[in-house]
Amino acid sequence: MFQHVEPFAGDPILSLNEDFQKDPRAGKINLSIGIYFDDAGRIPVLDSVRRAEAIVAANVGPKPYLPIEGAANFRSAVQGLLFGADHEAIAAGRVATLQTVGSSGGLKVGADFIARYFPGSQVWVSDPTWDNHRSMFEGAGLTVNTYPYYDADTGGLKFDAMLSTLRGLPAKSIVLLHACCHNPTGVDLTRAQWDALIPVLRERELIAYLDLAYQGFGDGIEADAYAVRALASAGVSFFIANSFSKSMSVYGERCGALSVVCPDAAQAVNVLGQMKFTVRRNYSSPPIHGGQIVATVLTDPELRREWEAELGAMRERILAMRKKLYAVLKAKVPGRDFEYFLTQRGMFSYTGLSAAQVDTLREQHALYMVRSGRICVAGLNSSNVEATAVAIAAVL
Ligand code: KET
Repeated sequence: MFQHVEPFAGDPILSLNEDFQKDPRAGKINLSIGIYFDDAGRIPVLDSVRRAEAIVAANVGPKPYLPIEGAANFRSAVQGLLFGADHEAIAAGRVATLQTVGSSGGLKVGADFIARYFPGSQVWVSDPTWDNHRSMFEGAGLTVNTYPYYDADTGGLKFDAMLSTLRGLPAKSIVLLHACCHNPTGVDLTRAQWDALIPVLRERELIAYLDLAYQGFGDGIEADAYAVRALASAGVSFFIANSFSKSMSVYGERCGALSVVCPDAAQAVNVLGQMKFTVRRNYSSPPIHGGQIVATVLTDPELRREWEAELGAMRERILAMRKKLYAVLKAKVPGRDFEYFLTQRGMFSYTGLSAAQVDTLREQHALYMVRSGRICVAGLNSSNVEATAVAIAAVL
């Protein structure tokens, strides 16, 4: 019956992380998956999250199905976090927000919606992007293309080439953009570049689809929402999927949301309605527990302050690791420019290492990174950063 089912080749990120868990070597280092580890190499349980979970547990009640679109307190807290509580788009009721199963769930619900309502549109993602973007949109039946993004020569952004490609796209093309902390390169648009991009999106009638999985890991919670707020203020319609996996360290709770900013409230009602239809046909409604933890952290003023401080500390630790890796590599490999470790933002850096060098690092040094040469800087700590630099220097 199933002879025609071919073996699964594995996922470039998740399978690598599984291989790491199985590796028996002492001193192995995991810079593969986009997870924040603390300086002891553990996934932290944030105090704000622990306390919120205690509040949720103390108030445990019946567990009916949530509405298809998720819990009302979660959805409005997400809107406040993304747009700022007083944003005109929220006041006007023109943002349709759903609680989703991780931001991955949100990305896919939005992709299904696009396939249905914009069947002639193709999707454009940055070159490179998170591998799963392509899979998700192709999985929804859409054609996925790339626009120029990363400049391997400078370790920066090919902004002019990016803009000129986008200028040439047909109206209603979908443009996937990382709102901050680009995965895998760590190279972001500056505010001035967002300000130059937004009129192009508007004039060419392109549909931006933002992915905000690392809010707070770049320059701060508010600063990292710059693109979201600037787009909403510019009056363009767009999609945004956001995640709490990393910012609250609640990966397995699968907490995320999808918001669609619409021209007016009447369109937002219909968009939300059709999104609900999409959800109903897929998983019916989201789970209760994780969303209530997130909503409690976001809405309880004391927990909110605590969370912001904890997120700030995660961001600072990543920056310290960037500086340390830079310093050790600079000393070990003189004459080579590692400046990019300092300028790239968020969890990831793109090392420029080849797939063959990455394989050598894994096989001979038990150092795991994605074969594109991406490292998760948040996997570095004071005990492994030196060994990481030594291993990288050995294959250069
Ligand atoms: N968007 C981006 C850009 C992203 O890096 C991830 C996860 C997600 C969405 C998914 O997040 P969630 O809300 O948990 O569904 N990235 C890391 C893990 C993974 O591949 O799933 C990673 O790149 O390693």
